[in-house]
Amino acid sequence: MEYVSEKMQVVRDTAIELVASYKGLLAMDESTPTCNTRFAQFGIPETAEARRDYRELILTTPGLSKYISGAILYDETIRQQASDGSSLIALAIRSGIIPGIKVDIGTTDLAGFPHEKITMGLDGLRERLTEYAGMGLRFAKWRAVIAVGKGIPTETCIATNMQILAQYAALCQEAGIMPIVEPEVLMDGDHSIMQCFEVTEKVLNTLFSELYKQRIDLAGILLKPNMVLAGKDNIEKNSITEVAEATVNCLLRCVPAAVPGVAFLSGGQDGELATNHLNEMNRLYKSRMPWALTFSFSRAIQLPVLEIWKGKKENIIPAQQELLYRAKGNSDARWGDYDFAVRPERDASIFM
Ligand code: 5MM
Repeated sequence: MEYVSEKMQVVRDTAIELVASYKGLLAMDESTPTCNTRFAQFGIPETAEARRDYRELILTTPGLSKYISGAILYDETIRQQASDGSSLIALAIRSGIIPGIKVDIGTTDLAGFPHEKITMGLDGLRERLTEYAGMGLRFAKWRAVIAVGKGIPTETCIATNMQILAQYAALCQEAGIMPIVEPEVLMDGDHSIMQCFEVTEKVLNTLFSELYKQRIDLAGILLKPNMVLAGKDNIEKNSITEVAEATVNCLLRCVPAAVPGVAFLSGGQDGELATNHLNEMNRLYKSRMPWALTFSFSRAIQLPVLEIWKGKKENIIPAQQELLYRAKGNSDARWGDYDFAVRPERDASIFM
């Protein structure tokens, strides 16, 4: 029989809870510069107070926990207080949403490898994780970015980033925090869907080999990958079914059955399209996949919400209604039941 320590059991339970039926994750871990860029698009003041108000709007949306199991927060957010004086972490917990935290500190150029990046944040991570666990954060996330272009990604870029992801995962499991591993093959460029498939396959195979070498308990992680898509500048148009088939086939080749769940990033896709892709994957393959297939979107859920909110108090309720609508749509897609045609009117009934 397999021996699982009490701490590791907690980590495994968190992973299972996060991919529970009908639920997915909300990535609301934008760093301050990214959040400010998004705010600027809609004329929202780029202040700590506005970022706090926005994140409070999200976490106080009535009924959100029906569709959202966990929220990935940012270091600034976990130290902020809501208007009633409680911490935003407490607000999430009260709403039935498991709070998690982005622990990487962004990317920098990979020395000697033009146009490639490496993710930073391992220094002092053990101590930070101890602090985060003490604050009630139950899971973490680390994103590695892999660009596709002429001559890239290189073996070195993939290997280095995947080794770092595995070291991060080991530190998280040691701390009793469930690691989400996010190797993102970027959509930037004019590469084909086939190139994205090949790169994603190489990245995932390298990742799981590194996780094995680092003695990671695969039952205590979640994978947050990109979907397999042509680059943004490629004129080739792939159908929703082609994307679904390419993505699930790629995952089936690389992701061990011990992993409880795969929660996609949206990567800059239109929100509706990302939902349709997830829906099609579950519609076609749900009986053939060993892991839960769900979402961990940021832009695909949040952009329409920000556009409605615009930083104004009087827009809070319609913005929350949009958030709930986007969350419900993705929850339906989790089972292949999403139907864009039946969008309800925005009224109070969605809050029931
Ligand atoms: C919210 O975006 C996260 C990264 O933010 P920074 O670049 O500001 O650090 C990102 O990790 C996010 O969680 C995932 O990429 C998913 O977001 P999308 O928008 O791709 O669904």
